[in-house]
Amino acid sequence: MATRKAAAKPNVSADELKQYYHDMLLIRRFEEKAGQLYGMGLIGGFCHLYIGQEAVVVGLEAAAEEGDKRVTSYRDHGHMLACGMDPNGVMAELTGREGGYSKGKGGSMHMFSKEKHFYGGHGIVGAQVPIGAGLAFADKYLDNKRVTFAYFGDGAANQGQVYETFNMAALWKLPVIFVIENNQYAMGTAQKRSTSSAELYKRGEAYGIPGEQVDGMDVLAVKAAGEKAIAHCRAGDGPYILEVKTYRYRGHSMSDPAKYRTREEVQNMREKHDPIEAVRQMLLTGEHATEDDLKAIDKTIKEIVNASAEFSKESPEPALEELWTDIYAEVAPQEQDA
Ligand SMILES: Cc1ncc(C[n+]2csc(CCOP(=O)(O)OP(=O)(O)O)c2C)c(N)n1
Ligand SMILES: [Mg+2]
Repeated sequence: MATRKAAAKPNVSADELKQYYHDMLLIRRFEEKAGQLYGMGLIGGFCHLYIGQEAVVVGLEAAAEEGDKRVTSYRDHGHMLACGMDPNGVMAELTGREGGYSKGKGGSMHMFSKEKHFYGGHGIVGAQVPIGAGLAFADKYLDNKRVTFAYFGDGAANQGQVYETFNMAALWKLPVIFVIENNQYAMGTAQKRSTSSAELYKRGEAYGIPGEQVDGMDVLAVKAAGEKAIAHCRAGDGPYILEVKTYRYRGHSMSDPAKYRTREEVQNMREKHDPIEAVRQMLLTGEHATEDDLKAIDKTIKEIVNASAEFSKESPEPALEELWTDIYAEVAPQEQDA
């Protein structure tokens, strides 16, 4: 049932291709800027960058529709930008400022947007997986044909709660896509050192959940696989697993010296498999864009990212009284709806 064969690649227009280039580059430049601000001491605590994995979220968001939901781990800035959250609000949250999505009180791992159906940002490895199934349960109950993307890593894929969730999601035919972002490492542990069965897309076989392995450095392959998975979920056929093979170029977090892998390994991925460079080449060789067109996109992105850093520096720190707010819900959701 599980398949390694990728879905057929979709035909995309030049404009769509340019959009994917734009969206992936925005994530990369944003993350580079976040890395700089961290180095300057403007971002504190943990900060996990998404550089190298951009095609995963951009490909899946290209397949998603308005109203679909997403939930992920701590490596979450790319997911936020890809679903349309405001770079100013994300950067200001990273720097702990009032203008941030959680008013500066959540930081890198704890941001949410009801408007964009982004449900976090979770620091506990794997905790977002049952939450994703819960979101899908609500959609099934409301019969609204929405789909939830529950993203997690190759390390998280070995957790018990993932399999409890698979069981329930399959039993109740929940419209949830389990997206395993297999970047081949869980902190400093290579997948082959920690995982007995490396083919993660087959992990749902015992529950009858179909799975597929996808090249996560190829945005079009990710989009095609996403469309297939979404069609399956929207048709009411239950959950789907996508194992997306990807790679993170930076350390696990900003404090990781990454001594567990060679410089050559990283260099090889950057030079031969970079997802942004691949789309850049497609645009140029297909004559869909000129060097100047791409330079204009690069310039726009630089402006957006610089503006987000400026916004973050200018936004004040949260007032002391904010320590006492947003701890408990003021009104229970049932009462709110009544
Ligand atoms: C329950 C729990 N155990 C351990 C940790 C510490 N920890 C944080 S990230 C991580 C590795 C997870 O790796 P993976 O799922 O592959 O995601 P990636 O970081 O590669 O995106 C670990 C062990 C944690 N946050 N939560
Ligand atoms: Mg990993």
